[in-house]
Parts: sequence; structure tokens; C-alpha cells
Amino acid sequence: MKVLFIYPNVGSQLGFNYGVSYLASLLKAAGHEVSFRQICEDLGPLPSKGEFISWLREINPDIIGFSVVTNQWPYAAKLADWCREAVAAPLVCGGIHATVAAREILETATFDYVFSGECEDAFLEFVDRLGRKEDVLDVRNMGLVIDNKIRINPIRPLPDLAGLPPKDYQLFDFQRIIDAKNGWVGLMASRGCPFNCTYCFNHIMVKKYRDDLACSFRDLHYIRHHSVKQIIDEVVYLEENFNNIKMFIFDDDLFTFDKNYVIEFCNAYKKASTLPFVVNGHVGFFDDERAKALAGANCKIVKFGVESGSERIRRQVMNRRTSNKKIIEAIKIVHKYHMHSSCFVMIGLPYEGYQDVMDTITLLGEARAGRFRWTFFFPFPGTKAHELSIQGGYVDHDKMGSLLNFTDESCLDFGPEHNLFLKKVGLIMPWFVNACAGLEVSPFYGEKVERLMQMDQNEFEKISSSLHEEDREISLRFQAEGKTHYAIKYNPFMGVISDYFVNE
Ligand code: B12
Ligand code: SF4
Repeated sequence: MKVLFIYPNVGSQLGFNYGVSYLASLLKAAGHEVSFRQICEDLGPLPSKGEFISWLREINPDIIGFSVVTNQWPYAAKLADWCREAVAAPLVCGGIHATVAAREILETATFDYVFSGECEDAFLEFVDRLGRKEDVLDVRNMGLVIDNKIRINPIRPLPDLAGLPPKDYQLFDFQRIIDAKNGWVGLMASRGCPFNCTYCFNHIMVKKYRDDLACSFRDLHYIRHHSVKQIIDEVVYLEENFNNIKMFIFDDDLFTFDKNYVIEFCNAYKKASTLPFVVNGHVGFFDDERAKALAGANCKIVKFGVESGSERIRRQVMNRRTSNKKIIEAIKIVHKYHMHSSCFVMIGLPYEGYQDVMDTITLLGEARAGRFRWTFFFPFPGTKAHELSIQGGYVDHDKMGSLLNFTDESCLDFGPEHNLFLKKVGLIMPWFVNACAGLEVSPFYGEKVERLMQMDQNEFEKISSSLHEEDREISLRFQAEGKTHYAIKYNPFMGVISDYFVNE
């Protein structure tokens, strides 16, 4: 069978697609022909309808599979309509959005089939059966509309990662992706997470699997690792087959979860590669031993999901139970081993007030995070945080349906005063952090923040487009004077400490 994967990736950060690379590898091994198109401005202009349709007719696939995250749904649906007009191939929707919104997708009749959960085995079975012209009605993980009724089949057990073949990189214009991402290459050594934060898709996945398979969390074996050998082989393959790789970035939800795995991996990695790498840690699963192993293997950055500096918001809205003390300790350990710490935070959470946002800012300053990346909270449908946002009456549904990312603005409405405050912080968070970080430059930034805070909407809008340039100029001055400060670096939503970037 000729299977075409389409990966809509518009208005959002460019990325490789791990899911599709596994599915493609399995399909090819089974003798199917696979093609792929990633649609992203960073890889070229978005196609017009005419161009898309004639390209599709040329490929003339037997099956078209989309890989979709929620923010890409409107664009994916538009492309699917174009596909319908162009060819008769069945349209399949997979990816996280198909897991969290299978029913809603089927209700739109845009796609013929949806696939939920991890689909390595399920999609292969589906394609094989279609190839043999067999009935596909009972394929697990699949949903469809039959006799005007939505039918969603139960899910099958999760795949064992150690048994998966290597990903298929040939399908992608991978060198172009590497270059577009400045040499940063993503990998995943594991899947799954033991937590159930209200805003994350993990609790939805776990519930779906536990309900369908009638099993406990433990029996689900949700947290799975590739063997260390598989990952090292992949690292070696990438270094041998592509150019300009500067950094590996492990996208695992929780790379530091299993201490023994971390140590075993680090020992093997340092024998195989000299390239630096980045991992996602969790402050509850981080200690001297892990930090020492990581640093010894050339790990440069450990990222933590801090999310909010308000313990109340973390506990009541996010279901995250870590203390600020523990966060500060974990960051200190990262620095002790001369690695750089990176914190993700969100602002604009339901039930969050002025003081909660200030707590987030203060925590970053107090912990002296190496860098922080901030976004506006976005309530993904199907999550508990979405329910909380609806219950609290915060959601602006029009904005929610049209936002492609979480960096431009919030889709929650807190009233004019707090909305304006969030816009100010969202535009120039490093000034707020500098103001309360206890640095020599803090009084300077304190005055700047005070002036910002006094501005009304009109005044703020007049100056907002020049703030990033002003930040750059101030930063250059402080760099020349050797004064530590945070400045916007690498992207407009990242604050980085000058001690790091002056040494680059
Ligand atoms: C790595 C990663 C990225 C990478 C790569 C993205 C990618 N598509 O591979 C980068 C950094 C680029 C990225 C970007 C973004 N990401 Co991201 N990302 C992840 C992460 C950590 C891992 C995804 C992954 O590869 N998992 C492993 C693979 C094997 O699983 P998978 O992709 O889901 O694929 C399986 C199934 O979904 C299915 N499947 C997938 N495609 C298809 C297609 C067909 C036809 C079929 C049948 C099945 C199928 O089978 C696959 C194999 O089992 C997840 C969290 C997570 N743990 O999953 C978040 C996650 C997917 N990201 C998320 C978000 C929000 C984003 C961004 C919008 C962030 C932003 N601010 O810009 C962008 C959007 C990117 C885009 N497409 O436009 C959310 C999505 C939530 C949602 N409801 O959609 C997640 C779930 C994290 C979260 N907070 O909950 N992301
Ligand atoms: S710790 Fe991270 S990956 Fe795990 S459930 Fe929470 S947000 Fe999701």
C-alpha cells in the first residue's frame, strides 16, 4: 500500500515527528511504500490549495494519515478537506489530538478513521488489512462512523520500546530540520510519566488505557525505556549520517526518572559521543548522583517544569505537589555540577492572581535559574485544567479555537487589569525577574518595571514594540560593565542569565 503521512506544523516551532518515524519504519519493513510531507513555514511557504491538490494527485496514495496536535486541528481539517477533493484515499487522523478528541473528530466527518494512543501495532495492522482488502472494523485503537453511529474500538496494550525498530529518518528532509534548528536534534529514550498534572495529556492517556485494558497504573507499564543500546546506536547513526549536529535534546517527559538508567546511559554515551546534550529533569527525581553522571557525559542543560512559583496554584490548579524549596535545591545541584538549569513556567492560569504571578517571578530570581522559558497557559480539551478553566468562566472560546501557539497571547480572560498585567509580563518577563533577583542591577530593573506597571493599555501598546530592542541595548551595556542580569535570548520567550551567554 502507498501510505502518505501529513504532518501539519504551522505557526509553531519546527519539529521532527517521532511518532510518524516509528510508524513509517514498521510500514516499510512490512513492504509498504511510505511518503511524508511536513508543512511548516520554516521549511518553505505554505502550499496553496491548487498546489497541494496537484501534488497529492501526483503521489496518488492509497491511505493518507495525518499526525495532529490540538493546536494544528483547524489547519489539519482544512488540508483534509483538500485531500477529499483531490483523491479517494481514506483519511486517517492520528497523533495526540486523535487521542484526546477522537469522538469530536469523527463528529466533524473530516476524517474516515481516527487512531488513539500509541499506534505502532494498530496502524500496521490496519494498513496490512486494507492491503489484503480485509475488513478493518475491529482494529484496536481505531474509531470510525458506521451506520451513522460513532464506534471507538478499545485500545491495545502499549508497545514495548525495546522491541521497536530504529526510526525512519530517510522519510524526512532531516538535514534541513537540523539546520533550521541550529543543530539541535531531538531524541526520546523513554515514554510515559508517573504524574498526572491537570494540564498535561498524560492523565488522559493513562485513563483511556486503564479503562480499556481494565488494569492498574502499575500493570499498564506506562513508563517504558528504549534500551541504552538502541539510543546509543541512534546517536551514532545520526552523527555518521548527518552534518552540523551541535546538541542532542532528549524530549522524554522525565529523563531523570530512573536513576540506574540515567547512570547506565551516561556511561555508554560518553564512550560513543562527545556532543553535548540536554535533558528534562523532575525536581522529585534529581540528586547529586544523577547530576554527576549527566555532567560527566557532557550534559549541558537540565530543564525542569517549574510551571508556577505559587505553591497554591501548583497544588490546587495543576496537581503538582513539589515545594519551592525542592525546586531551588534541584537547581542548585545542577549548578554545582557546572550544568545550566532551565525552567519552564506558565502565566495566566485559572484562579491565578497578581501575587501568584509575582511568586513565579520571585522564585526564578531566588533560584537564579540559568534560563527560563515562559508561555501563556493553554487549556487543552480533555484535560482537567480545561474543566477547571471552563468552570471558572475564564475561557475565551474564539481565541482558544484560533491560537496556534501559547506564546502570542492567553485565551483566558481575567478582566482588563489582570489581562494587561499578563501582557506586560508575557512581553518582557526578564525585567520582572531581574527586579527581584537580588542582583546589583535589580534596582535599575525595579524602576523600569514600576514604570511599566503604571502604564495603561494605550501607553503600553505604544511602547511595547520597542521593548525587546531596549532589552538588547541594556543587556549590551551591562555585559560591557560585567553586571550579571537576565536578558531575552534565542527566542522572544526565553530569559537567559548573562553569565551563560557571555561565555558562548
Ligand atoms: C517531542 C515533542 C515535541 C517536539 C516534536 C513534536 C512531534 N510532533 O513529534 C516539538 C518540540 C517540535 C514539539 C512541539 C510542539 N508541541 Co510537543 N511534545 C512533544 C512530546 C514531549 C513528545 C511527543 C512524542 O514524540 N511522543 C512519542 C511519540 C512516539 O508519540 P506520538 O507523537 O504521540 O505518536 C504516537 C501516536 O500519537 C500515534 N500517531 C502519531 N501520529 C500518527 C499518525 C497516524 C496516521 C496514526 C494512525 C497514528 C499516529 O502513533 C504514534 C506512535 O505510537 C509530547 C509529550 C509526550 N510525551 O507525548 C509533547 C506534546 C505532543 N506537545 C504538545 C504541544 C502543545 C506542542 C506545541 C504546540 C508547543 C508549542 N508551544 O509550540 C508544538 C506543536 C508542534 C506542531 N506539530 O505544530 C502537547 C500536545 C497537546 C495536544 N493536546 O495536542 C504535548 C502532548 C505535550 C503536553 N503538554 O501535553 N513537541
Ligand atoms: S510531570 Fe510533566 S510530563 Fe509528567 S504529567 Fe506533569 S506535566 Fe506531564
